[in-house]
Amino acid sequence: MKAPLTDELIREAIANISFEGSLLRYTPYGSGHINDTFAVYFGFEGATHRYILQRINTDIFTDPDSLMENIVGVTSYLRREIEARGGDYTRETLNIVPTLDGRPYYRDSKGGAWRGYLFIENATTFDTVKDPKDFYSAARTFGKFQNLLQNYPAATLHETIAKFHDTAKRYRDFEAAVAADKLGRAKDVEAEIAFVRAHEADTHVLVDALAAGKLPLKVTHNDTKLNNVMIDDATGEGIAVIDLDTVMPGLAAYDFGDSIRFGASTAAEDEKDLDRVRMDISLYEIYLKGFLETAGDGLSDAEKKSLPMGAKLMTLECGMRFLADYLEGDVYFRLHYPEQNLDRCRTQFKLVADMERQWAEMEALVEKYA
Ligand code: ADP
Ligand code: GN1
Ligand code: MG
Repeated sequence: MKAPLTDELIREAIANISFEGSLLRYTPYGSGHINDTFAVYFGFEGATHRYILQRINTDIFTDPDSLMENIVGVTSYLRREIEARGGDYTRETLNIVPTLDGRPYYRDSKGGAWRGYLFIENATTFDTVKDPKDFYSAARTFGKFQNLLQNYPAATLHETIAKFHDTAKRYRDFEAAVAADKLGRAKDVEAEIAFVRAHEADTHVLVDALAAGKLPLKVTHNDTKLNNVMIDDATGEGIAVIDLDTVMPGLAAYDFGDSIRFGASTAAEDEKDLDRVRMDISLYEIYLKGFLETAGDGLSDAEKKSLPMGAKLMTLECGMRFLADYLEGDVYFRLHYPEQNLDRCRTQFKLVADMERQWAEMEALVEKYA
């Protein structure tokens, strides 16, 4: 189990990473559900600059050596690709700030794993789509990311979370959480459990296609939500894909699908008023167009056809994960209030139902752009 976060631990980590300047202050940063993220401010030659400091969630990413080996590999590969195209690698990918002894992360005295990144300035991550153009930019950026990594030596990547998007396994894990019913919560969520069970057959579709050789394994990001891509404040273009903890072999449909799950929703992931939660087909179309523009050349017809199913399954899977976490006592996703996982799972199931309602159109749009 992770040690409680204390100022002492944070300061210990800061002191052991080769940040430049003298420490001014630090503050919790961002709205990720997994790691502990801080903006750390330093004074240097009369100016202030900041870095990102993160304590990796080692309850979830139990092997930080392998995890950071992946990130070193992927970011240095991207750096070369970006430089070859005349780009600015300090803004267009993550850059690790090494520890004082030259390692990619610092092990604190309580076993915690900390890393520093250059702060990508003058760019924003969004938690909801405010301007459809940003969503289009996100699509192009995630698509380009997938394309750039197509020649990355996939066999060298560690699986940081085994079977991360194996939706059929996620379903079995979900059933195990219902059976254990650790906190006696199952009786209050019968409708949600029934919704998942009614979709059991769906959970096999993509993993079966993969096993049958109908869909190829690619290097994918696997966590393509909108707040994992930085949009340039000046140009509105996507500049960098961040949160690289789950870069590993996966399906193109996973990356497309997880973006739709989060970004094409008309409401926040934890919206309580389900009347406000819909899958906005025009946002879906915008994303599909942008994604195919940059990733499309590398995709087979079967992969293109699998994109709507990616959207539905990533949403169903995420809902199952939120509900399982609720049943297990909220041990995985960071909460900001007690029933948040329940609210989150309900929005996901509402989105799945709304995708089913618009299924024919979702497929027709793939035909239109493919
Ligand atoms: P989590 O795994 O918890 O989602 P992330 O790596 O996505 O953690 O970081 C959380 C948030 O911190 C991001 O959504 C983004 O807003 C911000 N962030 C992360 N890395 C950087 C960076 N290098 N520059 C600027 N902001 C960043
Ligand atoms: C987590 O780390 P973050 O907040 O970007 C989760 C994703 C979920 C997402 C739901 C490693 O993403 O799989 O889709 O929450 N990441 C991990 O919002 O489990
Ligand atoms: Mg994130």
